[in-house]
Amino acid sequence: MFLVSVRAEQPNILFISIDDLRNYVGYFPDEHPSVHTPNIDRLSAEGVSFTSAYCQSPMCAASRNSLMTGLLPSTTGAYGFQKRREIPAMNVATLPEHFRENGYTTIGTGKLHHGSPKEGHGPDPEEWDEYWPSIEKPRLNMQGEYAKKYHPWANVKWGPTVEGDEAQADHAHAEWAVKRIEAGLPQPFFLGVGFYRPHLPWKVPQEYFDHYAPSEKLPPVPRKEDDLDDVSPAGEFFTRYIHKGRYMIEKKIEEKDWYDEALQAYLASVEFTDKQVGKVLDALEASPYADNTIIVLWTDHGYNLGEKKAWTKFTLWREADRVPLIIVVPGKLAGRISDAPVQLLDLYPTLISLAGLPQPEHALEGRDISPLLDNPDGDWPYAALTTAGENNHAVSTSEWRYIRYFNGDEELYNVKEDPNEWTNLANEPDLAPVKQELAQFLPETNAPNAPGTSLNAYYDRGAWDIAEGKQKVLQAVERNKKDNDEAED
Ligand SMILES: [Ca+2]
Repeated sequence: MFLVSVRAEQPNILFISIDDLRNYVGYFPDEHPSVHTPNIDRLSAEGVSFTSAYCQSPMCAASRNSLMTGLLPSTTGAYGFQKRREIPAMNVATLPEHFRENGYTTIGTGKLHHGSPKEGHGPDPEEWDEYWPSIEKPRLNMQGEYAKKYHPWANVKWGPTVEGDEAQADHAHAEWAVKRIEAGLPQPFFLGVGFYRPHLPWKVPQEYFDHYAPSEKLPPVPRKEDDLDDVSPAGEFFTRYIHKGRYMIEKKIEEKDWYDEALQAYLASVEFTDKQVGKVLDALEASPYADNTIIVLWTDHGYNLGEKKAWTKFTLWREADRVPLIIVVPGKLAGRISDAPVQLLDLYPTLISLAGLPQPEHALEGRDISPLLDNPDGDWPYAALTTAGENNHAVSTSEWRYIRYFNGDEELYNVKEDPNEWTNLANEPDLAPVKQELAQFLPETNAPNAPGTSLNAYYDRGAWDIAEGKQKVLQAVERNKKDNDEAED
């Protein structure tokens, strides 16, 4: 008997990125009951969807830099808005670059990296054969005119638009991807399509707002008024006092009683994004590549919608750290859910494993999760690590979340029994072994915050004087209250 070795045709990759999308997607057991994501749901029905997938950083630039390089923020020191090419540790072959170096044609559009080359961020010519509109301008900035605007603080704005989908950048990026697929792609390809919503401003056409009008059909986000009482001082500092804007947003939404309106706008933005995703899925399905294309859908981090007074990402709580993640491999399992704790960091090693590519020159820090695509309930004795600034970490499994801040402050939540993380168990003596077990997944290295971050408030320090910081923010809030009132329009 002859054994003929035939190299299987290399699969194409469709890499779909979404911004600031939390667990409000149909496949999550604890989604918002009103949210409508039929397209992401149909993708979920074709592959394996993860309910305990976590980002490496709850902020855009750091999360995407980690995913694209396969390196932890605590290894590179890129906790904030650092520019990838200015950090020596991150000067490695990125995920699309590695595919390109191994014979793939790489094509991208929209927000895959944070920012643009002009700002020192964004895609690189080494990574992409083709980018639309261009490497220099990776993302369009169109979003239509407000029909009505809510404006709690600075760039925190939302409201329906006068125009329909056609006025939105995400629509244009989806349409371009559809046309590009229809025009024919050189195989094997790596096609990246990045969507900006539901990132602020939550500004999408009125029709999506109409689906979530405040009523008894729109149950509120579960919030506990005294939820911060058992949170560590560092945790409260992170949510309320690290920047004056945080506190101002909380107070403005409270003062205006805009809780339902904010939720409506977020859910409208989620459904709008789902519709754009659907256009790209339809095009792929109708193409000759449908049976030989791996689809990955991920989001850079989640979002707090007022839980623990937080209207932001940037926190180490579950809503900001946990992300939708779906992987579809033709011919493999479909419609399966895995609660294994996986990470965006794992995508680089997983995708090169699925495509049969060699390892890059640098050592990847994630894990190949492809065994979970064959056995979603299989043993997975790991935890996911999320880092927010230097030496602030959350370690997550499907049952527990352990948070440890730079000053040693701790939180421990049993998310199976307490999915909203309302009861901090860090001081329960019986649970010391749980903390110990989870602490094993904390990184050995905590690289100092790398230079070059442009935002002076969020993660640009290794440590804070919590009492002094809180005082400063409260004083700044008083000083700025007048300005902000005037800025409201
Ligand atoms: Ca609490």
